[in-house]
Amino acid sequence: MNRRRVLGLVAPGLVALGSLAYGESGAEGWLRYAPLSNAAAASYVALPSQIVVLGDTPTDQAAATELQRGLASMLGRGFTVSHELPEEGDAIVVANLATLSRAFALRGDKLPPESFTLGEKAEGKTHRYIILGADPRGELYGVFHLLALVGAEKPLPAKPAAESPSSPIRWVNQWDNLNGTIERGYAGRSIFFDDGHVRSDLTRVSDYGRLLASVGINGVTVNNVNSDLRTLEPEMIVEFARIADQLRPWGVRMSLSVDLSSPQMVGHLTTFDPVDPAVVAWWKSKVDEIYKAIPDFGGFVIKADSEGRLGPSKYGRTPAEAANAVARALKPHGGVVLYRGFVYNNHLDYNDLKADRARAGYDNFHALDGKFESNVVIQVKNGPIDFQVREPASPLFAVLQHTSQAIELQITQEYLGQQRHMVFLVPMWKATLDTDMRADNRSTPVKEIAEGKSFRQPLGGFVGVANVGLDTNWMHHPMAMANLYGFGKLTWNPDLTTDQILDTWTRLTWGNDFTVVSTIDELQRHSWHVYEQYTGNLGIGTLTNILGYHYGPGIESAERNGWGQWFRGDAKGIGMDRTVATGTGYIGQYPPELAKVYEDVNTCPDDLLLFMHHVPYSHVLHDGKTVVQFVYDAHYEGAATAQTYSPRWQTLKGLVDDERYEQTLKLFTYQAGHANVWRDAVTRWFQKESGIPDKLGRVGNYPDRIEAEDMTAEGYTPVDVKPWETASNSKAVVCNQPSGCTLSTTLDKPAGTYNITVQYFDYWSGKSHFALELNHQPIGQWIADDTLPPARPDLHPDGETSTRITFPNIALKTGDTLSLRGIPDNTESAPVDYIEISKQ
Ligand code: GCV
Repeated sequence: MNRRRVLGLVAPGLVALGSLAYGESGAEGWLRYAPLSNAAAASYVALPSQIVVLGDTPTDQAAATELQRGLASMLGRGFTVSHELPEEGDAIVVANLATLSRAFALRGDKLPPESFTLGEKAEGKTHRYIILGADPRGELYGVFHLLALVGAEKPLPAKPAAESPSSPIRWVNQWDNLNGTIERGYAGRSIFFDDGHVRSDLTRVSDYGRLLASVGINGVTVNNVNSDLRTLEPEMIVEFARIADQLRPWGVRMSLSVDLSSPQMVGHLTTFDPVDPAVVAWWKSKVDEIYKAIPDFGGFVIKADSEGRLGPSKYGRTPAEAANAVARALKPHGGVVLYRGFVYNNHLDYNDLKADRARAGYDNFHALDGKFESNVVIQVKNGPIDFQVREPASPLFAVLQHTSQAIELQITQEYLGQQRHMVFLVPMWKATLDTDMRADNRSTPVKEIAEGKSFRQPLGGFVGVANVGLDTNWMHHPMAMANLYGFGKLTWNPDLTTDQILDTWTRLTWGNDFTVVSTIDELQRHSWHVYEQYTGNLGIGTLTNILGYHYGPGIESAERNGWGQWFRGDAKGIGMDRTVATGTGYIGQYPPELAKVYEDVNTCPDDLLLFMHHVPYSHVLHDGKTVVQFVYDAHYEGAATAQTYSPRWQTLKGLVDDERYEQTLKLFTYQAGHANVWRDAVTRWFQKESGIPDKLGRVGNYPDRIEAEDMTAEGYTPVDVKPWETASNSKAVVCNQPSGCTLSTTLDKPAGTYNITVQYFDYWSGKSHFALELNHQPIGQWIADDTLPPARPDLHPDGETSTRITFPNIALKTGDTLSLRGIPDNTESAPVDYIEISKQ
């Protein structure tokens, strides 16, 4: 290699020590770079301590600095960074095809955009470890890849090993509003906006760019798809440019969600008809203005004719006409339009047995296939409804064969426990990605369609609705970060297995200790299935309150309204008949081979049965159980598994840092209680509706419970809870006396040691005080001050605000007096559901 121009030393040697501070607040996510044990660090002793980066773009700099930071921290020795490659002397060389050829007139291997190779090169006594990217972004990805190998204590490739991303679109969407709130965000306020403006301090944005780049994500749409009309105002564009500046070094391009009515509402034209020449000209000049401020701007995401957003239908135009008008303006700059396939009518007629929201994507887009500009990508949600706990793959994937597509996955856990429940989503996403649509009677798995491979489309990829917030640890639940990580890894390579993704995330996030890794992997691995068990079986959808916050149970909220998330449950049967023969015909939207499997109730997989068919509760599943008994058993099994999370987690005390240990324990304890709320609500609803009792006699029969309304009350009054299934016996008690109220009861338990659980309701609007006493001696007191996700505006006792506290190991005997005093606060009336006294 030739000696190249000396650009000077970028950074002095950094001496790393085992004590080097690294965050345990969760802020670093999987980029903690925790020091390895001496034995593990020794296996990387051959890695040279000199890092030479040939380029000097911000991304080259970010790559080199990251490598230095990570290796120094993990290996406990100093690493220097320079731009000079000495003739002799060992070095880690960070380069890309352009810098390599500039420096040495060398042509690197042919590498697709954004790819990299890692490998060793020995020349005489000189030892070099080469990270070669196709471009600066590839180089950065190579650095993160190497750091992840070291962090997970995996061997580094000796021979050049190349890695390429699956597809060009690897974006996250943030549903952040300019006022700083986040639609369906569960981890605090926006990192981008506050009070109608871009935040002055964008440190978290740069940190976010780093996290995203580390898993290969190359784009962020920073504002809500329900876009604020101010988005395209000139002064906002100037503000957005500041965000783009923070993301740029990390190779992450910023994009914006825009409202199609902007030409009229922002540009003051008389119309926003996409084919009107004035509108076409407006988009062109607006886009030119954006690129002046943000030269690497990614493009637009468009939600139109959906949930009240205006769209081309106002002028009798198609989504293709709308998307193309905008896309033509972006094309000369290299920008793209991600037009959402989430176009549907939310005023459907429940009484029309042929009406079906699931049909909408296909019905609205199939005739437009091939009519989109080459820089338009149709962004299709994984399933045809809306991020339910299990849905089949959207039939749209198979029909758009001449149009680029990206699959939209939801990382934020809207219907899936809102980052208060642990739900590892990679297995769910893989279930869709691996679905073979059998388009044209050949293998066309969804992942290959999204990658653009199946139908040879130029663009394509993956979009994840992330909604990270200002919470220090980004997603509130420490375990939820595995979903952001896993999404990124899948966008890079959708063939990675769940275990490969999980295991590396756990090692990087929690350390390499065998017990820690195996315990966390095992907890996360089945968590989607467990959540499905206690919230929505057999493809029925998540039985959450869809008219509220999409969090707790609210079963019939899905029925008899225009939203179309129906499951048509009545005394005789349950499930949507989507067959061609007798139902909505939705199944006919799939390619024939797959349609055949779904159409026949005998071949339809059980886990999608109620999505595709209406059946009696006594219908027998493939495992021999009836539908209704399956529902009972699954809920009891799922909730029982959720009860094991805390004790399993407690085995890690002292093996992980205290801060994240306590955070996680608190959430697991809460999840255990809320899983029971779900279990009881759904099973009681099924028992009442079907009239078929649980064979095991569990449903509606809770011998350890003392209903609050059955206790002796001083001041407390009973209320009916709505929906009825979300409180035990459908009733709670509330206290409307500011000085407080008391419940008491005489116990009839045989002498022994028991757990006492108080099931109560906690709203954000107040901090009620509770005190539990046994024979007038205190057992404990607490304040109902939790901030459950939907509780801010929810001022009712229901399945969203129901929570519990447990006092373990209390010695009791027959005749003891148990009393609970509640003191209300503000509009929170110290509400109580029941007290449960159970054996260990
Ligand atoms: C941003 C669902 C969500 C909405 C979301 C919408 C969408 O309906 O509940 O909050 O709006 O999907 O994806 O556009």
